[in-house]
Amino acid sequence: LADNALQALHDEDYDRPFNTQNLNADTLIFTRGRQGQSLDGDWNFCVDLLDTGLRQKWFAMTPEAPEDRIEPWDYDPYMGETVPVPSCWQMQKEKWYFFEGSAWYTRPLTHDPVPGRRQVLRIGAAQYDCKVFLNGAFLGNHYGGSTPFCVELTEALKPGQNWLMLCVNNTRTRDRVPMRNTDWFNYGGVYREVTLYDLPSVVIRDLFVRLEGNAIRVSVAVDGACASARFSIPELGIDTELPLIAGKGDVTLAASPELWSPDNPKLYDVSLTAGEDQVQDRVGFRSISREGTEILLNGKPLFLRGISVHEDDATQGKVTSETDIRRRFAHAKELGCNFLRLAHYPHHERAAEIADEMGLMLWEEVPVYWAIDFSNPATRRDAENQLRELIRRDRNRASVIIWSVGNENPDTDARLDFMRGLADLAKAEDPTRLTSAACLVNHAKLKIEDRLAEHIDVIGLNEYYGWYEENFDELGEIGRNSAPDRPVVISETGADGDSTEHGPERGLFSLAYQDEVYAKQIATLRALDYVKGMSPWILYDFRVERRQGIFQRGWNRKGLIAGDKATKKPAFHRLAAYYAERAAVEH
Ligand code: GCB
Repeated sequence: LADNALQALHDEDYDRPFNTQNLNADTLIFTRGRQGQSLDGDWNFCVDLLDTGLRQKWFAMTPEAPEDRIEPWDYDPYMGETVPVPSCWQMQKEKWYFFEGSAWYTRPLTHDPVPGRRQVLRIGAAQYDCKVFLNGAFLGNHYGGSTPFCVELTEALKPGQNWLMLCVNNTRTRDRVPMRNTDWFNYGGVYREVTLYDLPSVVIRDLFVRLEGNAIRVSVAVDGACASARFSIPELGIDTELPLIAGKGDVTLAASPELWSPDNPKLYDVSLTAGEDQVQDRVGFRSISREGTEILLNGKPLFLRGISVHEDDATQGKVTSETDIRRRFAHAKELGCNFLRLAHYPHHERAAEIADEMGLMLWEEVPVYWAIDFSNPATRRDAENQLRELIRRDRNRASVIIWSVGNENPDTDARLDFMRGLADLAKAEDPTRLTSAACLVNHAKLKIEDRLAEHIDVIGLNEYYGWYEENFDELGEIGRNSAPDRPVVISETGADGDSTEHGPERGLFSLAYQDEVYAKQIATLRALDYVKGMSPWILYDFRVERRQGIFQRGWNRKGLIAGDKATKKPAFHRLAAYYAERAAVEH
């Protein structure tokens, strides 16, 4: 081997230059209402378990004719296999089913430069970190598998043919968010849309529109020299000039919009113009607050008739289509829901847009799941960034009422500090919504008790009496022993029910047992005044590596509907009957 090649293979620091987190929330641009060029479709693809590509700098290879090559490269990013984007590699080939590591995506990009225009690439999501290269230059790395990120290509683009290359890595490590152990499948790849935006020199970075008291407040951020922006909501007769100071503008406008609610999901067209740039959105106005143990929507007490959902599909993996979201929401409506918990990570952004239109309320969450590395500052930065990216992406969505900062995390000092920090961050980014986290019961004291509770608005509670906790009577005792000073939402409860021909007739994993657990849960929880909602676990069965038993066979089977997204289990009807009764009382 030549000296430099040898050195590359032995260099264990090979990835250090790429471990930046520079593609973060601050690089996001507002994209609603923009027309971009879709870069979806076939990309060249190669899995790379040992990171040979980073060591050998595959990204620096030029696409000359293979016969002209003077070095024997082990990979040719310009030829060979292709996969569609978006997709998860597990669903493309059986041999990639459990693949964990880096994979390379390459595609050409033709550029016709126009002076003064800027090109920004946006990747909807890539699991888990994604390094971006253009024509051999490293442009940055994004951490976090479920939030969008942007990278400006302007300086690195050349006229004519360019090559865009992504190195996506889904390895589970201790310092990531989530870390090594989760109860959902570790899909890998670029699994949401990739879009290229051609923009003027002044670019609208952010637009946050919300109801504050009896007024509409608008905050904007603009990149580039621009003294003012123009904001309008034609249906409300609003058309106003917004002065910008150092790219930022803020205005509060007296207005009485018709309020958004599940019964009346009213949305208004809004638009913002700055220089030659313009964005549009459709925004609903409503208030969500809490008072004592009540959750109030537009000042009126509310019970959240919910269900938890994952993004998972038997054939598509984590890729979520509009059809899939609409089917999910239609099933939730059939169940009588007014609320969904989008667990355990940010779902596709179309979900909240469609929920806005359909009048469903949402809990959105970041994957601060189980025992992540709470005392590691890098882990914390990652979690904070994912939360910021989620909030900036969805804070114009009336449907989103709760930001959840995590799920089932043990009550340690480090965790308290970490998650309190996240709850404060959520309030700083968006003071108009409630914060929550899915907490655990104190099983020793049989009591709702978590030091995080005083730092969040709604106590989410995961409890599995009748399933992981055998003695069902303890749930009643917990109810009696607890006197929370704020609303509790049962963020999870449930039981597995195998609806296939392998499913037993009776006992654990039978449909009858699952139904019985729901019956008992409903009977107990309905008596607790401070329980202001529930989102049982879960709408559909979902795929997961860690469940390989005789009834689970690679799937968590706590769905009220099977993994085919069609076969309803008896517990579906049980919960639907309860929600119908609750809805009748409320009306
Ligand atoms: C939980 C977790 C969820 C799991 C579920 C289960 O408490 O929050 O991610 O999938 O239990 O089925 O065990």
